Amino acid sequence: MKPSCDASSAGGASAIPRSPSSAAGKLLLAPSGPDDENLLVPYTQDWTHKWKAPQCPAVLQPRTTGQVAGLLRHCYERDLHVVPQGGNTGLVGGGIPLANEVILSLANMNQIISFDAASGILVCEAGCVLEELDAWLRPYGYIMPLDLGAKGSCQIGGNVSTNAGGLRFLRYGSLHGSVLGLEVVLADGRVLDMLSTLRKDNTGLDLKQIFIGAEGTLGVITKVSLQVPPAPAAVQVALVGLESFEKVREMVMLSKRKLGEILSAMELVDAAAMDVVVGKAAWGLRNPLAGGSGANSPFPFYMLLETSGSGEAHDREKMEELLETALDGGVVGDGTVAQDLAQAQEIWKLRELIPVAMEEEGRVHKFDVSLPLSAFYALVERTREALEEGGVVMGEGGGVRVVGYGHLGDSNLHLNVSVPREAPDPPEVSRVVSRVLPWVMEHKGSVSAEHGLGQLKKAYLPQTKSKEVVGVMRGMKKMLDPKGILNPGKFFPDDA
Ligand code: FAD
Ligand code: 2HG
Ligand code: ZN
Repeated sequence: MKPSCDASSAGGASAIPRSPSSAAGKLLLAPSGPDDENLLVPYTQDWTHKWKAPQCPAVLQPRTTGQVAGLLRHCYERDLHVVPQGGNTGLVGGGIPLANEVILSLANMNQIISFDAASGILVCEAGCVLEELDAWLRPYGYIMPLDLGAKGSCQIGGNVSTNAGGLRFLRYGSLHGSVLGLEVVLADGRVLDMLSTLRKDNTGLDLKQIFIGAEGTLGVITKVSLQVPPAPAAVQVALVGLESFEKVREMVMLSKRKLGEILSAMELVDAAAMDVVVGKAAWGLRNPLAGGSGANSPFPFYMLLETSGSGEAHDREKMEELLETALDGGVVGDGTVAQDLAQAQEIWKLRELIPVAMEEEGRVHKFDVSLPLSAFYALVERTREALEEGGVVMGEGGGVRVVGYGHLGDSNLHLNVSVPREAPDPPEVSRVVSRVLPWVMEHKGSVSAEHGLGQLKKAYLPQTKSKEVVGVMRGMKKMLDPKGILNPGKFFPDDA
């Protein structure tokens, strides 16, 4: 059974990375002449063009677990290094080779194995694309428990390997909870069958958990068993404008209190981020709180609120009551509730397309951090001020742009700093961006809330975890992959 795909979703802009499909179906991709030169490009460099394999002899595209096991055994015996790859949408360079590793793509392992419509338990191969799984489940009255802007390309195996968070983490929680079982092939080709379909199973260690978020360093995930939630019967989406971050914090508390268990997303978009998205004239997006058209944002902050519940009238009433209370109490300056699906999707696009819009602005320094709400937006303000004080040219038209947005309900901020693509960073920009993560650590945040460590942040592992903890992690790597053939040079710092 192959999942059928009806990929019409909020994030459907063509600029969002899509799976490389032209070469799908072949077991081995290896350039054999000048005509094949571009064959490997969708695999050897990432969507942001930040990570590029200096060399890659081949992309392996197995169709079965047996083939994955055979390929890994072969590589293990010959000390060949391997990079597992899903949809290649990762943002920390985890899926791109560093030297001459071969890529092991899961793209051809995209079959649904079973689905129990009574319990909502789905078992599928690791290469299933997230959006296709979601579309496949909807006729049965279920959805995937995670959603992210890269859904049209990222694969469930990649999602599990990065422990992806996304837009509805607030409601459905971490993959550490939704994943019931995994099938994993170890570096030497041994297959670990941990593909449980049970919600409760306290027999022995819950070994699958160590592969969730291991970024392809401990084994290759070939199958996934998941508890998926019922599709909500009623979804409400609202956008509110706020005058200060203090008001944003008040609105977080009010929304939680008023919406309770039906709250399913609470996202932040600052004015600079709103302007970048609305400023992409070709996309035809409009800030519904801006009155007329144009790129100027009347509020410094916006919050997207979503409820997912079972009673349309009841949920709508709750959302409208929240907005009324927030407006009357001066917490929000303005607000709108989407009247239909099309309007809801338009509001979601304003949020989901921010990374895509920023990519068009230039080369982007991305920071994906967790911070207590008390320090949350101070990081963006501080970054902007430091750049301005350093005399850096800011704003549209070739300047440096600083935007803040993210999963407010999970205290997960995305700070993006775009610089003109053609030139190297001015020294002042380098200085300011190098201070961001140390500041996050000083404020007891996490330097990687949801994107992982990959190449980009591996140096931070010993700075954020104790020597003993990193030692145990290294010990696990050594035990499962003694020759270090899986995803070398990622996740673990070179010198620890
Ligand atoms: P890849 O990029 O191919 O690989 C990621 C890592 O997992 C690599 O280390 C790779 O080696 C490993 N890996 C992949 N598949 C396997 C496997 N089967 N077995 C073992 N290891 C494997 N992330 C979020 O958390 N939240 C978001 O909201 C979010 N939004 C995004 C929006 C956009 C526009 C983009 C471009 C990215 C976004 N991301 C987000 C980041 C990215 O989409 C996620 O990290 C995603 O889970 C990666 O899945 P993938 O299949 O593309 O994996
Ligand atoms: C999102 O939430 C993603 O949109 C991407 O995690 C964030 O590009 C980024 O910085
Ligand atoms: Zn995110």
